[in-house]
Amino acid sequence: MLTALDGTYGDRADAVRVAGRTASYEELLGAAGAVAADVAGAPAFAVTATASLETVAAAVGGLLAGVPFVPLPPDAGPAEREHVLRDSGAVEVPVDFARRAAAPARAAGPGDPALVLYTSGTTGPPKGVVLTAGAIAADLDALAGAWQWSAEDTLVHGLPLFHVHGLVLGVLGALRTGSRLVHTGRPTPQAYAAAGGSLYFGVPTVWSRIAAEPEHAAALSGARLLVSGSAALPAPVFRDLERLTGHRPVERYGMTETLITVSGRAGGDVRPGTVGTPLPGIRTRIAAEPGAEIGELQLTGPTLFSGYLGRPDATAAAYTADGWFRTGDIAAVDPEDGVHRIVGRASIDMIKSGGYRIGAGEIENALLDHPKVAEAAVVGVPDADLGQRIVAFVVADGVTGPELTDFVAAHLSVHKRPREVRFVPAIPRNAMGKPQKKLLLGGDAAAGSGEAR
Ligand code: MLC
Ligand code: AMP
Repeated sequence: MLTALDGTYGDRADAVRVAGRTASYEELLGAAGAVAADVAGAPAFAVTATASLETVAAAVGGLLAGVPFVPLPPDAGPAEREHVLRDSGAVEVPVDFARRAAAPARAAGPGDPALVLYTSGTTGPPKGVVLTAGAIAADLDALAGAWQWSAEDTLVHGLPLFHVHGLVLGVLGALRTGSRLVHTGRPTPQAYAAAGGSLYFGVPTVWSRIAAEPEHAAALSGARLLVSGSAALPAPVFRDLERLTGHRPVERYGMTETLITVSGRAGGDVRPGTVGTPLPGIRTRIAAEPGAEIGELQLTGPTLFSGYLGRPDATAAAYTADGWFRTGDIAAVDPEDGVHRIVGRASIDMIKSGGYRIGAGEIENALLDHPKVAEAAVVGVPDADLGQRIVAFVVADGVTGPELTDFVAAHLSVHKRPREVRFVPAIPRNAMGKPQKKLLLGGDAAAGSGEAR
C-alpha cells in the first residue's frame, strides 16, 4: 500500500520532514512497526494527531497492523475527545518515534478499514467515516495520474493531520508515490516559500494568505504544480496566484466520505471557479429539477467510504435508492467538456471555514450547554479570509461574546469556535419552531446557501 516503504524508490535521510524533524523511510518504518506491535488486535486506536512524525508513524503503524487509526484533533476539548473515543471504541496509545520494531506479518488488506475520520453533519455530534485501505489506494493512484505526481516530486503542505486533505493526500499520498514530504508545521506563506517543493497543497485560506504576500508567493514560481481544495478557491485568488507564481492552480473537489473525486489535470486547461472532471473510476450525476442545470452532485466509485461507524441509518440516508452517494453539494457540469463547478451547499447548516467542515447543530448544542444561553442559531457568513466565518446568534443574559467563544473552543475544538457572537432578543422561528436563519442573516444574506463565487 505505501510503496515508498518497500524500498521501491530508495531511501534518504530526509524522506519525510514534519515541523522541522526529518526521518528516512527506514526510520519511519521502524517507528511505525513499534506502533503496530502496540495496537495489534485492538478494534481501533487513537493518537492525538499533532503535526509531527509521531502522527505519521501512527498512520503507517495502523496500516501495518491492519488496525484502523482514529486521529484525534489536537485542539479538541474534552467533550469532543470523549465522543470520538467512546464512539469509535479506540484505545488511546502514546507514540515514541525513537522506538523501533519490525513490521508484523499481517498488513491491512484492501477491504480492511484503515482510517476512521470524524466529521460533522448538519446536526448532532461528529460521525466516524470509515475508509478502507483499498479506497485510499484507489484515490491516491487516480490523483497521481491526474497530477503527474511521482517520486520525482517534493510535496509541501502544512495542513492538519486529522482530515483527508493533510493525512490521506498529504501523508499517505507522499508515501505511496514516493515523493519527498515536507510538512511545514503550520501553513504559513513564509514556510511554503522556504520549503522549495515541486508540488504544493493548500486550502483556499492558505492560498489567499500566500497571494497577499507577493514576495513569498513569488518563491513558488519554481514549483511544478499548486493544488487547492477543501473549499471553493475564489477567482481573484486564482488570478493573483497566476500573476505572482506563473502557475494556474489546479482545483480538486472531495469529501471525507468520498475522498477526492473530481479534479483538474496537470498540464490541462484549468479555469477559475471550476474543479475539473471526475477521476478515473468515478461517475457523477447532477440531480436537477427538470429544465434546471444545477442540482445536487451525486456520485459512485471505488474511493467511497464503507459507512458511518455504527450508524447504518445515517449511512443509508446518505445514498439514493439507486445507490448513488448524495454529496449535499450543488453543482453544474459543462455540457461541452464535462468540467464541474461547485455552486454551493444544499444546507445552510453545513459551514466551511478555513477548509474545516463544521455542522451548525454541533455548535448550537455546545452553546446551549452554557448555563446562560437560552437559544442559539449558528450560521456561516461570507469571509474574505476563511471563506465563511462562524457567527452565533444567541439569546443570553450575563455572559459576553468572548466568554461564549472560549466556551465552544474549550468544549469542542478551537477551530469550531464562533468568530463572532451577536446577541439578539429572540431567534426568529417558523410555525414548526425551526430557526429561520435567512432572516437572521439579513445583510449577510448569500452566506450559508454557499454562493461562494
Ligand atoms: C484563538 N486561538 C484560540 C482562541 N482564539 N485558542 C483557544 N481559544 C480561543 N478562543 C488560537 C488558536 O489556539 C491558534 O493558536 C490560533 O488562535 C489560530 O487559530 P486558528 O483558528 O487555527 O487559526 P486560523 O488562522 O483561523 O487558521 C487558518 C488555517 C486553518 C487555514 C490555518 O483553518 C486550517 O488549518 N485549515 C485547514 C483545514 C483542513 O485541512 N481541511 C480539510 C478537510 S478534508 P496556535 O498557537 O495553534 O496558532 C476535506 C476534503 C477535501 O475537506 O476536499 O480536502
Ligand atoms: P470534508 O468532509 O471536510 O472533506 O468537506 C467536504 C466538503 O468540502 C464538500 O462537501 C464541499 O462542500 C467542500 N469542498 C471540497 N473541495 C471543494 C472545492 N474544490 N470547491 C468547493 N467546495 C469544496
